[in-house]
Amino acid sequence: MGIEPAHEQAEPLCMLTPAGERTGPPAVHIGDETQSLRDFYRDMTLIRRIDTEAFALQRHGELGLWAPLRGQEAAQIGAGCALASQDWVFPSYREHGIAWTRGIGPELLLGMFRGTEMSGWDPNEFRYAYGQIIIGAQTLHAVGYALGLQLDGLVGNDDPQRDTAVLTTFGDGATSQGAVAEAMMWAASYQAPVVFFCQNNHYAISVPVERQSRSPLAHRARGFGFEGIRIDGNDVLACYEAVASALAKARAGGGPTLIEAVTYRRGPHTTSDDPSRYRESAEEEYWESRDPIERVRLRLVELGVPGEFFTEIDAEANDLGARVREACLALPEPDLGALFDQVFTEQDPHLAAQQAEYRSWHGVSGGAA
Ligand SMILES: Cc1ncc(C[n+]2csc(CCOP(=O)(O)OP(=O)(O)O)c2C)c(N)n1
Ligand SMILES: [Mg+2]
Repeated sequence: MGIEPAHEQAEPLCMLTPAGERTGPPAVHIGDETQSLRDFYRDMTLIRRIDTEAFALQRHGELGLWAPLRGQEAAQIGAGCALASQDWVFPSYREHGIAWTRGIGPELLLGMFRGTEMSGWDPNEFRYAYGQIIIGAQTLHAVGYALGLQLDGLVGNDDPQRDTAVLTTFGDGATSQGAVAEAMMWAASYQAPVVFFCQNNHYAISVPVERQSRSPLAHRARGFGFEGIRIDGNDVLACYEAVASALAKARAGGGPTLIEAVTYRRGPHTTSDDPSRYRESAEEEYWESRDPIERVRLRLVELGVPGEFFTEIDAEANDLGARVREACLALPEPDLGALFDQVFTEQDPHLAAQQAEYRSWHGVSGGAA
């Protein structure tokens, strides 16, 4: 195209280098940094194991599809752990790591990908909406919810236990959607308590981010009138600190923030994709050397954490892997007739009639209803 991408011009915030060296500013939101790094290491290792198992289950024909997160563990665990229990999340389909931090285990996570669930879980229970497939739509849902929080008086009361913020997560490709621009416009106009967390994993399926934007995505916030920051998305410390700080600002009434977490999707877009058709293996090797988990391991070793810690986490990951496989195969067949109960809060007579007709048809045809 003849135009140099400007992406690498803005230096992202980094607090833990790929070599495991502590750099950058002090962590102000983390209490005990060593303990937090141990917790992050555990969460990232476990979610990588869930991801690996789910991928294999799809290859064995047990899941219809899987959207792998490999490479994005730091972005997701860092952001998810920064949430307060009262906060809400409106995610996209790849954020299994954030779901994990909200307490959504593999039994719930896999249902939608196995086709045994209508959608997944009760969003109210986890304050975590379903992974949105319509690119960018969740950012509008997030801003709408955030405006509601303001109307309910749940913002800016100087009460960190009660004041609430919303985190919405989306990809680099999603920033080209009108819905995302509209969401940012509304959030800026009303100073909505929302954090826009963009995982720039460098691709929208096969389209590289350089084709989507000529300037760093974080710069986009300036045009709307709020803060945009660029962080190393493979650095769990930077992800945690940036999101914790933006959420605190949002809860206090300081309005929205855009965080661009620069990371890389190591696997295919989904199990239906073959990335070797659109990217070079040298690029994949470069990002492998910037692994989000390895740098935490190196740092923990440097801090004197004993080898047993890592052995125990590996054993826990093995147990979890077995649980994922068992849970997947044990998922119950859905009652498709229940779909009609989930449209409105109170059942509508027309839908009730359709439900009865559907159930009697299934009774005749012998299928599960
Ligand atoms: C409105 C809409 N347009 C197109 C698609 C098809 N689609 C599915 S994923 C995707 C790419 C999204 O890329 P990005 O936002 O970078 O997220 P990533 O998959 O990399 O996490 C597209 C275009 C869709 N799901 N919804
Ligand atoms: Mg992407």
